[in-house]
Amino acid sequence: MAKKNQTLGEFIIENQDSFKYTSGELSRLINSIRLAAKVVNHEVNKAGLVDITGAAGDTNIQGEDQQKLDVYANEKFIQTLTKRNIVCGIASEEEDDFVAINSQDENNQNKYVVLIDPLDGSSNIDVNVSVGTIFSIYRRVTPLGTPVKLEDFLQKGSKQVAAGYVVYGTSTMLVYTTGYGVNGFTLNPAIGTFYLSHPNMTFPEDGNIYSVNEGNYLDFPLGIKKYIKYCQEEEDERPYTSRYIGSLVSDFHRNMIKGGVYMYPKGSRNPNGKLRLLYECNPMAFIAEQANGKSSDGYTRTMDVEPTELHQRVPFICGSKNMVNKVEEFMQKFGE
Ligand code: AHM
Ligand code: MG
Repeated sequence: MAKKNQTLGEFIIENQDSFKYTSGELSRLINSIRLAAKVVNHEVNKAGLVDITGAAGDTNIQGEDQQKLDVYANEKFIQTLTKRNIVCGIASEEEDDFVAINSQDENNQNKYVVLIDPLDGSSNIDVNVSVGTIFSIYRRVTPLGTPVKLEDFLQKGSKQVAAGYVVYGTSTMLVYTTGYGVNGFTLNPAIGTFYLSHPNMTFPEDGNIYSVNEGNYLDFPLGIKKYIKYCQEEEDERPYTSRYIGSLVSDFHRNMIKGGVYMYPKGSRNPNGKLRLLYECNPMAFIAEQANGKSSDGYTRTMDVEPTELHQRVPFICGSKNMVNKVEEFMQKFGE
């Protein structure tokens, strides 16, 4: 039972038995993500100081530094997950191919693979706007003690055993699910401890926020264009309000708390949308569904999409159930 103010460490131990598989490895895995998140949080918070304190090769803080934090976060998560001996493979937005971890060793009993976007929305760092980490966890499908294979990563979202995100915002929060609802933990930076601040998070069924990059409007499918106009009409509870941070984790987090829909549809510049199925959309879709929300590509449930490649992109419509249903209705009616 989620108790407010419980620490994340206590929560993980207390809820270990409710996980689908109770060997304790999944708990250790979440624990290592918690640790890496704290390290990355520390670095992200220092981002604005790099120019002043003169950290490594920082002649141009603009594009350059942002690149470095992406790479830093990637290294920290991979290092932390590798050291703990829990996972047999990691796929990351920052790596072209997946990373195998001692998986050819026949004594290696690590059964989990992790897919991660170590620092999503990182172009926001230069301007002191929230960024996030997104993670997704599966059991491998190939036998233990054999080399991990692409098929271990190309699993449908519905097979996820856990997923979550960290938002490095005005407060840093870790939000995750193991398939038994969604809980959010806020970091007390003074003592480096995450506390349960948002037990049993749920999307309101309905909302009045739509989040989409309207700069791409002309490029959108007709169904999305019509939906946006519907949001702007003066009728019933409308017009809705538009909020778009350009940082998926933050936009999602706000919509989950307040009620809203996030959309990254396809367009001629992004023929399959922009966001990545395996480490951006699926984990968010799992959290959304666990929080009474919904996620689809406009027609098909996100977690039912059959993955064909590691860095695959899909259109992404995610948020309050009734709002996603409405977008689907428009897509069905007006299509592309
Ligand atoms: P990234 O993985 O390169 O950071 O891109 C993902 C980000 C999301 O966080 C955000 O929702 C989206 O890209 C914003 O894209 P755009 O600037 O095209 O609106
Ligand atoms: Mg990303």
